[in-house]
Amino acid sequence: MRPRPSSNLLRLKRAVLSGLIVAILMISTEGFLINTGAHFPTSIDSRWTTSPPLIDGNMTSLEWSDATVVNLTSIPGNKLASYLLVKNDARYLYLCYDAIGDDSFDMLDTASMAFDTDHDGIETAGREDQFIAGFRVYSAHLISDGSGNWTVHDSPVNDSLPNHTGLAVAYGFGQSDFASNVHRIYEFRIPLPLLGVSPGDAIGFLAGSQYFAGVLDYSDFTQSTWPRRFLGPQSLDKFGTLNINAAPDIADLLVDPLEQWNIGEPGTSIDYVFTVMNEGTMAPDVFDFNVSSIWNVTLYDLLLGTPLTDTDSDGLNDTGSLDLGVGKAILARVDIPPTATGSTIALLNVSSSLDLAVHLLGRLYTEIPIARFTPPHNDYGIDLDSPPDGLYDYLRVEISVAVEVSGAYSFEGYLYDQSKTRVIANA
Ligand SMILES: [Ca+2]
Ligand SMILES: [Ca+2]
Ligand SMILES: [Ca+2]
Ligand SMILES: [Ca+2]
Repeated sequence: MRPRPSSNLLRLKRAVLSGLIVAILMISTEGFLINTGAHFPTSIDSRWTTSPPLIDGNMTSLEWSDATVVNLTSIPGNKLASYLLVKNDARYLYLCYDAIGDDSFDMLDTASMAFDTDHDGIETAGREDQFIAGFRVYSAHLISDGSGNWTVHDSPVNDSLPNHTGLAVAYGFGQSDFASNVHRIYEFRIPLPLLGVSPGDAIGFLAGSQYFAGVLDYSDFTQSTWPRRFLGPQSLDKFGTLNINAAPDIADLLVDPLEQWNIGEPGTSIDYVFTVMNEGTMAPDVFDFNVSSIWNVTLYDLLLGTPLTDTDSDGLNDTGSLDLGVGKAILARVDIPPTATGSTIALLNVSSSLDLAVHLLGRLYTEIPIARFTPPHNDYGIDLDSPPDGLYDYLRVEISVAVEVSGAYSFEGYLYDQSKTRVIANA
């Protein structure tokens, strides 16, 4: 149960009185527009964003460029040139009024909005949220009492209340993406839990509130609203629809590890193991391998021990269909030719069949050692005494080494006792 409104209500009521006076003035100056019709079939799709705006009353370049743009000026009767920008992520709904036509700094410039929670046209006590910014140094969150009255729930908006975490309102005066003149900008960040919605849901929306238009320039009382031009309080059936978009379905993959390195002798094979996982949100996906390597590479299903095949007949061997979030362990066997020298990089381009633009490039670095022992080796004792006393003074060890690159090489040797735990000598 939300706490009852406080003395802010009284202050707001006083404010409302002057607001109503303003409304009356507007009626006389702009003419009365008729509100008819049971509902408005108009809707706004709030775009999914991965770059949340900073709620500071300023619009930095491209801060709102990924938002849905509603040109309020195009609605017949709206007099204040303005845009409504809307976007959301999994936690918040972000809204901005870019009031490009309000270039007068008035303390009573105001923006507001209202939501029909549950999108049901029904006023539920304690629900049906409204938000107001401006009107001197003011911000407020109002709720319905269930019988046509709106009461202040928190003012200034209080993000420490339940479900209010992150609630923020800010307004300022500056330039924007839409106009270089200095003008009013209002920014709102509303937690989705406060509105009772999740991505993919719809909610009733009105650019306006019980007391104010969506955006109002107090200097000449011009204003704009949505879904159409209106004056005064609106019943919930006059609201439009705001669709809270979910994250778009995408194809994605993970290759882990993406790069590996190993050393092997000529004529042998090196096995690399990695996992390919369907990280997308769209659908089961087949991930194809396009292998580029001088040395032969064969791909196996690690668990089955069988070579990968081309399950979707596109000419490339693949993982087979992987469900969302499911991975497959792959073994890549790199054959080092008997005459091989140096090293090679096998490139494995792993691509989604749902979206060919989605791919990762795996790299397997394989090299043969630049110097290696080539048995057999010899060792024997040397007796320096003359005549020989039968006891060796030195142990000579002869080793065979093959090198890939000409140059000086150093060797280090240790002589252990029979238990192989104690070093007797080294060289
Ligand atoms: Ca901002
Ligand atoms: Ca103004
Ligand atoms: Ca409702
Ligand atoms: Ca294939």
